[in-house]
Amino acid sequence: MNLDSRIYVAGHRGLVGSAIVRALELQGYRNLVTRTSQELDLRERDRVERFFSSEGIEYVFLAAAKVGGIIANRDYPADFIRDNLLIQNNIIDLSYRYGVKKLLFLGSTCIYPKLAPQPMKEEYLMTGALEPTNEPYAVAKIAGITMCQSYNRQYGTRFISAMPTNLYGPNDNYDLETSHVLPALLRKIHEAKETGQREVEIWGTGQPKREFLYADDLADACLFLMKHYEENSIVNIGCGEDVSIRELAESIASAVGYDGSFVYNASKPDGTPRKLVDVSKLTALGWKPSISLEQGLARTYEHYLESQQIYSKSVGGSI
Ligand code: GFB
Repeated sequence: MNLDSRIYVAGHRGLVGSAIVRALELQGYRNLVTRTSQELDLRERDRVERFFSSEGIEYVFLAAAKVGGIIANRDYPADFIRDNLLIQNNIIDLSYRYGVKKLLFLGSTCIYPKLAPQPMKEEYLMTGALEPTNEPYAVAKIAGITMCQSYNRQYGTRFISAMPTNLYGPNDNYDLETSHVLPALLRKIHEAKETGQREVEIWGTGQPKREFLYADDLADACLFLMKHYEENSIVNIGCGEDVSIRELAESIASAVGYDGSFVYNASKPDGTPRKLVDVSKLTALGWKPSISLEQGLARTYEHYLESQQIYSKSVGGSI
């Protein structure tokens, strides 16, 4: 991949896609191709084929997906499996048909068994039952991995697959019903501070543990793998350490400057008790993260405040 390569970032406005665009631009890549979902609905094969037939794409970062937190996955299983299968089937197959040199498919660590030994190694894939709340999404992602591996074997393509851990950072989803835990707690704790609310609700027991990687670290890993990784097997991307949801809430409260207390809503699901990934494969290849959770929370909160100011100016008044 050289600085003039024609690089398509699918999902460029999302948490992951926008970080990949930032990383590519920072490294001097100047021939990027992007389309919003309004400009190009990736679920519609004819429109996606017209796009590939006219754009001469050489490299693809497949960061477009229907994603969401534990409640969104539990309540909209058909949307999650249908949309993700449609998007990835179109992009993977048409990347082959239109001669894309290399594609990076992004899965998720929720593809591993609910009770996999921790930390989870790549070879634990499909060795046990999945977490029920996000099984449709996980099955779609496993299908995408298998499709890339099958195309590589049958057609000689270079379609690699990476499994990022839970991510956070700029341009995340802050809708309280559909988002992941970190942006949800950041918003809830910020609003509690702003309104003088003395308690913040945490879903579940607060005991599950999660690993969090800042989106710009993930993007850096994606560029590293696009340049250096040629194996047909999947590779985990993470920071190698996790925190409980309770500890996360306390870290967010510290970053926000909130001194209230937390109440736990046990009617909400905990989901997988833990999903720490083994990062030794990627570490051995020569990559490691550089942004700690404390640094990442500070940057994310700063970006959140900026986006709130932009929003409040656009609606003309305080919110
Ligand atoms: O981030 P999250 O929604 O998804 O939830 P998963 C992580 C943990 O945080 C769960 C708890 O135990 C939640 O109950 N939690 C506490 C909260 N308060 C909140 C809150 O206000 N909002 C949310 N959303 N959670 C997802 C998968 O699993 O991981 C996706 O469902 C994807 O498919 C993603 O793989 C990376 O980490 O449990």
